Amino acid sequence: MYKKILFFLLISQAALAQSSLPLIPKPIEAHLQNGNFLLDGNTFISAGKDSFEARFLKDYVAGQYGIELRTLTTKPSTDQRVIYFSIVPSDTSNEQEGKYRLEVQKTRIDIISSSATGIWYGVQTLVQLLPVEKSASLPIKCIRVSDAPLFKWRGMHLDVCRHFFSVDFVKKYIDYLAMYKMNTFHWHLTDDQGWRIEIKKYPKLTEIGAWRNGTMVGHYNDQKYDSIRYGGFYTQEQIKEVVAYAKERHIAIIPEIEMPGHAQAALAAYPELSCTGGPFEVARRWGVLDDVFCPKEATIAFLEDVLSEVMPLFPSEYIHIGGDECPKARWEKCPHCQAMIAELGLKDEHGLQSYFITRIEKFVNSKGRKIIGWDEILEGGLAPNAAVMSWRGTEGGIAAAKQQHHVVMSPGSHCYFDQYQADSSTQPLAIGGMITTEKVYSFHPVPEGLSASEAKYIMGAQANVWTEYIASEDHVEYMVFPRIAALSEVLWGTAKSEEYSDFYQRLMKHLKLLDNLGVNYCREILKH
Ligand code: TNX
Repeated sequence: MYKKILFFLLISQAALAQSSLPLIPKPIEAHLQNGNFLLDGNTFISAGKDSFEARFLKDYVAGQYGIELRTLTTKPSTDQRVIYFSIVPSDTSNEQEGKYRLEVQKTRIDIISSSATGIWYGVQTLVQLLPVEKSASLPIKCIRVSDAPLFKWRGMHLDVCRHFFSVDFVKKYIDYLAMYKMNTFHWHLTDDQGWRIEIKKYPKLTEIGAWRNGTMVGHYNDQKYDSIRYGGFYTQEQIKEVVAYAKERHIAIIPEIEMPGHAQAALAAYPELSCTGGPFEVARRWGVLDDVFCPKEATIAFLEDVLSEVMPLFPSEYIHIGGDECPKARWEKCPHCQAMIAELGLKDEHGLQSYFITRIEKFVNSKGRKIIGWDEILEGGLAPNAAVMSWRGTEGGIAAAKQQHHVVMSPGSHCYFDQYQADSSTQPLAIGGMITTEKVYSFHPVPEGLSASEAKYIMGAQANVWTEYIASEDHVEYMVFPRIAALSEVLWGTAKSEEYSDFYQRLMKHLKLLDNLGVNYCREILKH
């Protein structure tokens, strides 16, 4: 009996220790110890030369607390307090990327990993352990953390076409991903309402395609417009700057160039790539539009040229080629498309879409990259090496994994951060639906019904931030926070939906950090 009570006490203390720490995503293992490390102007940092991770920590501590960490150049004396970063060989040949240990003791902090990525995650954990109260001397509780991510694709998407966001904001967005140990930013760069990336060979894509002569006002159902010219784009130099910025923060950027649908901005610039020849305007209305790329040779050559400029800018494993929501109305009436279907012996227009994506895939593969596309690319047959992003539920992802194709889960049921996050009567206008933070937290990227070997094809998940109804940077933050915190824990692999209250307690503390950083999060969460 006595033993039982003692056991119970120990367990509940351990649980208490975890939830009293404001760590998000929750580490796999964290054990509080006695005592504190004192971080102040006499604290040293010892890391490899040119360690970005060390510079980041120094800048963070200086920016938030006005404390200047000192660089350790000689052997420390016994009474010096030092933060050590150590890159050590991994224990196993197939160690998870990003595994790290963080040990805070009274006179030293160690962050140990076999990779700079692991050191980076250790730094992010350490940052969350700093007290939120600003002071020139910061006590950090002694702790031992041993941690590693579960999923390989831990992502967030941002649509910069429906509304455009500055380079500075995109960097801030990347900072937010980094804070939650995410590693993938899906940058949705082209759509009907705007083409946002400079392509040197086709200057009209941004001269014409980046600007529209009006935007929907209110909800789509109201069918109202303004007539204000709206637009913007990123130069290739700016793109390089953002990609480098993300890389330092251990985040890969996956560019999305939409095809064959969502192409009206491109067609406004180059109408000869359509079935009808146009003319077209850069779309002012949201939704799914009938004028799409005609899959003729000239279009394929154009897209190969575009991708030839895009791929060197983004050194990512995957290039996103869209593939979603491509109505077949024009193809059905287009003599050229019909002749292609007959000549190639295809079944129908879906077969033509599949042929088109496969052609693009061959080209992308020939440059050593892989394609990923929205789940419609399953229709008419999946291109041989394509990965699938499952957005219309998880069914597309399940089908793809069963066919041994890689999958990123992003179902509208849990991952659409353009939907309301609380009762719509309390919220700014959004597209519809409702996905609360708790709902996000309950998401399981690996659906039931997959065998263990099929489940391996699920690379992870991401949330999508479509911006039809999100016109300002503040509003993006509002839609993203705090749902991103819940998603990060799902992707790190430590979320258990039955332990939402533990997450909630940590989130309440974590909100103070968001306050310090000036993040415009949705405060509805405080009412629960
Ligand atoms: C569907 S998700 C789209 C987007 C819209 C979004 C609005 C997907 C692949 N396509 O074009 O912005 O719905 O939620």
